[in-house]
Amino acid sequence: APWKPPADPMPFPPDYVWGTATSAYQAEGATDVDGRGPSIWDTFAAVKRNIRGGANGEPGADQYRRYESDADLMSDLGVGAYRFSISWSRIQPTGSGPVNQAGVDHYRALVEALVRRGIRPAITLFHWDLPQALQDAGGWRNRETAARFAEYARIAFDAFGDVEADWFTINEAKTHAFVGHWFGVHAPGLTDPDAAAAAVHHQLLAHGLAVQAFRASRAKGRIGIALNLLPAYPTDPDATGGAERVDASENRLFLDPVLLGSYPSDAIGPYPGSLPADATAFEALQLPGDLEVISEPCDLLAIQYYGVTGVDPNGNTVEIAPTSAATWQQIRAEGLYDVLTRLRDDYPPIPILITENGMPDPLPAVTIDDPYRVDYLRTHFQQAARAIDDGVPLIGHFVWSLLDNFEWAEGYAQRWGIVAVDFTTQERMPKASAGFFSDVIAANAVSPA
Ligand code: GBH
Repeated sequence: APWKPPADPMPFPPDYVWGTATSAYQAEGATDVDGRGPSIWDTFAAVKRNIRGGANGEPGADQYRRYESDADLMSDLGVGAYRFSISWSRIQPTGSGPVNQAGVDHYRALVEALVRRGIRPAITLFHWDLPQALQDAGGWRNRETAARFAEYARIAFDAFGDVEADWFTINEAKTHAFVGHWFGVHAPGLTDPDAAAAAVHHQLLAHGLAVQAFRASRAKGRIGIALNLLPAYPTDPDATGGAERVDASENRLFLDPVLLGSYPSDAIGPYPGSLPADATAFEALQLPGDLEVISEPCDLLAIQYYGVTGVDPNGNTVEIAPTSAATWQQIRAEGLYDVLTRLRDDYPPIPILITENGMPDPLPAVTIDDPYRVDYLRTHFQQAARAIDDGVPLIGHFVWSLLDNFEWAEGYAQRWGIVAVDFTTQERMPKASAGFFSDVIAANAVSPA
């Protein structure tokens, strides 16, 4: 029977973190200012057919110039933390070498604007916008990119480490590897499963090296990796192999190396539901010591949850829950509870932060009236509270997204914000869900309806 919320509001722990999230290429605009170098998303979006409507990051939500008023907006909502990402090519325009001070100054100003308002910075180092010069040298197929990333991370820890913050090394290594290197739908637009497998290992290596650099620095705060997890439910309880393969490639391929120090044996190879890359070649990428680096202990695990999938016995994903305007998103709030309790049961204990969770408006829509999003957030907050009651060390919850923004290959057609953006005037307008979120934060509790 489906779970029912109790009649009384479900409280959250007193120090629970409520946040909103964006990422650099999606929200900043200002792609050609202050010495920023090109990233793979500039290159990818320059090919009009890659993005719905031929859109790109310009002018976008223009947060590069509007961060001060966006911080006010968050302050009005009562948000306690803001998760943004640093654009690597603003800090190092070619991905290595000297620091571009104007880029550092920008993020310093953003961080100060947050801190002044009591908003904790939650900083992602890499949200898919690799400097183009590094892509030209092979990108994440090339092991060297992990070393370059560790250098860039060191620069960021030195520049902002005096501030109490949460740090995330890599955003959704899976999406960047699979959608960018295997499906060809995101930058760099490759369609090569072996490149995807290399991008998995080298991003995870980059993560581990950055955690080591964090420990060696004097940076304050906590560090972890942001993994998007997808519960995979078998459609036939007597034939679960397909769902296990999908679980291996979607979840365990990332959780196991980071939290257990080993790769699962069933995520890569010619099995239905697996990443169809050469497993022997994948193993050859793993040099002695790599898994120790990758499993360098973190302070927290960041997870991003959007929905679920069904899997048939052949490893094909099938629809088992209602989808949103993002057809990949099958909405089922209980899946969040399942993910959280699974982490509790299958992995060593570690504080968990939900760093993304949300849904888009239906198409075609520019609206501030979003009852479906209120419902989505309420039911997911309820499942989070339920998981906490059941012993999951969940410490906070970020909504994706603060703002309507550049939704990658979907351009500006899919609006994920709790605050609407007019993409002609860049004017902000809070949606009903922003008011709802604000009430939840104020009460630090979620009601049944
Ligand atoms: C997150 O990814 C991202 O971190 C964020 O930047 C993004 O804006 C947000 O979610 C909303 O999408 O190519 O058709 O197979 C969410 C997880 C997993 C969603 C991969 C798209 C593949 C789509 N993503 N998925 S498809």
